[in-house]
Amino acid sequence: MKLKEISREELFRSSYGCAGCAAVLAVRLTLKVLGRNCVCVVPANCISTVSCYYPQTPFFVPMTVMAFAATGAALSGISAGFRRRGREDISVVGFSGDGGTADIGIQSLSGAIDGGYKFIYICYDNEAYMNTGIQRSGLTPYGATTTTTPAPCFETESKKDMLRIVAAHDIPYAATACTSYPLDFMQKVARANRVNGPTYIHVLAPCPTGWGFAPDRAIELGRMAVESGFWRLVELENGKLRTTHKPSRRRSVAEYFAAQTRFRQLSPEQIEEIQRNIDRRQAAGQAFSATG
Ligand SMILES: Cc1ncc(C[n+]2csc(CCOP(=O)(O)OP(=O)(O)O)c2C)c(N)n1
Ligand code: SF4
Repeated sequence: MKLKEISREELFRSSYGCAGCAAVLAVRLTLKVLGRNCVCVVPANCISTVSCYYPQTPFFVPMTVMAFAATGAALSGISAGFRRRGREDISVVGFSGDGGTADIGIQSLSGAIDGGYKFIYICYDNEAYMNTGIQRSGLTPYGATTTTTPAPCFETESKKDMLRIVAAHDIPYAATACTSYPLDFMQKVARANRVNGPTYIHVLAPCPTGWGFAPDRAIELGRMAVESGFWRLVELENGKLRTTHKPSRRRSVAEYFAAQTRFRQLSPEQIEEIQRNIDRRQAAGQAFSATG
């Protein structure tokens, strides 16, 4: 996909998301690729919350709000219905947060991949349960504070490696992405849309409200995540993993952490330890792990 091929049509616009919300951007970019011929599933999360102010909605395509744990099941069911009617040209896409994906919805996602129906599951990862007040999720990174891991405490587990989890299902297509690299992300959505089976895209979506940075810095924060090696842009197609973007400049993870408030209780020694872990993973070629 080239810049000039991107649709000017906005199918998700004027939402009630916070200023600078990258989760909103993830939905907007996805719908630019899929166009009007799609149906969306959104469980309880920020996206459903900012979209459901009756009688208004920012979605200009059909969308259903689903129970928190049931995104995978809903995607399979809708896709099965379209298959039965011979309408496999319609894209079925889910937008689930990190809590809805890695914690409460994980068995539904697993079952859906196993079921083999055609859908795109997008996990927009803002690294906590943001909609209900920034609680820690299974994808909150080591070292971050949340309202359930408040300073001077912090999250002491690493992020679950969702890419490896979905890869273990022999999924035909999976990828990581970041909203700060829109072309890379949109290309992945386009590729997923061509697959006649289940697909999964895990997009890092910086959240000014939950991470503690100014709304005009969301793109910069995502770039820093990738340039510091904290987040990697990879793609897994039929079992083959490839890096889709190698940053031309390298930043330290200390720089990335300093740009937000949620890591500020970490000592320089703790940050150095995290940096060493990132470097070790990269040296070992562990591109699978987009966790830092
Ligand atoms: C079964 C159930 N438990 C709890 C909730 C309350 N709830 C609604 S949204 C939400 C947080 C969602 O977090 P995440 O999936 O990470 O998405 P985000 O809010 O960050 O966009 C929670 C706990 C719910 N709606 N249903
Ligand atoms: S809390 Fe974060 S993810 Fe939720 S709407 Fe606000 S900026 Fe977006």
